[in-house]
Amino acid sequence: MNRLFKRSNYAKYFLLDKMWDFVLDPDKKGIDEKWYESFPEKSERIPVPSCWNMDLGKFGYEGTAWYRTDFVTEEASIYIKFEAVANECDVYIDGRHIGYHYGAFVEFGFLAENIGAGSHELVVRVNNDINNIDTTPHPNTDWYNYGGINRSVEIREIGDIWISDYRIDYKLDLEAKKAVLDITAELKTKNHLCETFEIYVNDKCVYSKNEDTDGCKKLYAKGIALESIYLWDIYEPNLYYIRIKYGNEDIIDRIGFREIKTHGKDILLNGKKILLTGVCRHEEHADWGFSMPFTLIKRDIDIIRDMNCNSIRGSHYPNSKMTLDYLDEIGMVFWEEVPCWGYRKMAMPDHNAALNNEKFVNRLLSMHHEMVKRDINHPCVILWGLYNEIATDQQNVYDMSVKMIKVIKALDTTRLITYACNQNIPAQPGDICLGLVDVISHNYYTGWYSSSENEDFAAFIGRMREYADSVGCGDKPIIMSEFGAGAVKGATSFEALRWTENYQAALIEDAIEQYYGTGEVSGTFIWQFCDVRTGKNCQLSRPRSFNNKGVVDEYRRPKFAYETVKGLYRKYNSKSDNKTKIRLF
Ligand code: ADA
Repeated sequence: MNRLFKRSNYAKYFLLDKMWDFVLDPDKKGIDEKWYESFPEKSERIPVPSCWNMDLGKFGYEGTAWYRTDFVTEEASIYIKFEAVANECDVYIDGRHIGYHYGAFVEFGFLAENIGAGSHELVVRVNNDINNIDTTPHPNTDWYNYGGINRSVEIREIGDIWISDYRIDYKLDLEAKKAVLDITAELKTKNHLCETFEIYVNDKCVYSKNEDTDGCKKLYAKGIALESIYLWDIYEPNLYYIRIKYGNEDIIDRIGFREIKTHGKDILLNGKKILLTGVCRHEEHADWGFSMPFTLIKRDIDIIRDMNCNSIRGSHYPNSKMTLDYLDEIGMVFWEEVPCWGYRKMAMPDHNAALNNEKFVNRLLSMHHEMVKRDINHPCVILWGLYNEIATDQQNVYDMSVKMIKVIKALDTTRLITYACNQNIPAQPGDICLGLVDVISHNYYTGWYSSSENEDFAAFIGRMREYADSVGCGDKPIIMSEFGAGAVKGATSFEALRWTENYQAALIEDAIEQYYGTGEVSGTFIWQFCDVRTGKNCQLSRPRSFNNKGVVDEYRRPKFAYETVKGLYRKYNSKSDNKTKIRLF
């Protein structure tokens, strides 16, 4: 997997990022014709990773496509990992089906045992059809439904010993700057072995014990006390490398010691109140779709940091692992969510067809599981987001939320849980799910979708508080998780006209000043960082077929709002003076 640090001293990994054979299958005959056994001769070549829509001539294609490549392994067994495939896929090695996966933005993998050393053929059927019943996203979603193997593919060769899974937990004593580590490793070995199980923290061995294994075994290294630790926070993002070793197998991961919790209406990072000065960011680019290379990801984040943000909402799906690694390194916090968007009457008249569908709900639950499992060790992640703007006034959504929270808490109880609501409180019936989560987050578009004379941002916070109080949630922090206005880059005017850069900048300024002016909000996430391509069904209401609410456009050219936000967030982000400034040379 692509990370920003070395993941092992011994393990043999290689990426399959290269040109693959590729063929579209608009009639869906590949399975019947067994293309996984004999791939069509008339194929093209396409880079992996990439979104096929970015390959000239395939922009609007939605449906099935097949990919083929080969690889050589020295070991008889391998673990193949896909960092993201949109939206579902079947994987075949040498004609044998080895797994199926649904969900576009999370990683998944399959163990292929005893395939033998040597050369192998890998075929992947990918499909990105969307419907109103059991897929997510659905056809009315406000982002483009790119298809393809859009993040890296990796092969891990499995030798005599394999650490197939692991878990790192810690208990923190903030005052004393002490931590106690608990580590679990799951081993698979070919033979009976007796080797040393060791844990290293930044290259220093902190635990060592001989352990017998025979086949599968869980090993535990509990109660490892660490003194005088340096905390991770937005000012000093101190990171620790944890190396888990058994015999000649090891895994390296990286953590940061920090505590995130709420206290009444505040969010506390390491015991201190933090205001989240943020933007919502789609990990998307007009020329790359969802397959953004790290150079561009880093540039996005640097631009966001230059705007005096200390946080990003990863709207509306898990981002690349490298994004999170970079946020860990520079000390920015992250809200991560799954792509469950707009299942409510306004965006989708038949939203209950999905919400009442068990297959759909189970898909979401697996996405939550996969997201938390993948990212549990990133200190930057402070909030898990359940979904965005769905019918949180309904009992079926309440029941689904309870299940989602159960899945998250089974893996992680150390982070805060929220969701982006838009029940236009105090509309009746109001939101019935607020009591389930730690932080109340609301999207609010007054001044854009409603009359421009109605920019009552501060009044809205008052109404929110009142409503929250009335449902027993008055002591929870409030985040404004979306607000903003569309501006077509280059459109300017002396008048306050919609779609101009001036209008957007003025609205954002008014909103931020009013929100923080109430002293009641714990954070603001502007909608949005950059303009993004919208979905096919939303294009009529979105000039250029883009959601134009970015403070930079789709090529990251700043609009007026960029400087406005930079100035405002300088006031509200306590870290802004510490950060690296963009310099003029
Ligand atoms: C919603 C949604 C965003 C975007 C926004 C808008 O709040 O969460 O994805 O569609 O509206 O621009 O209207």
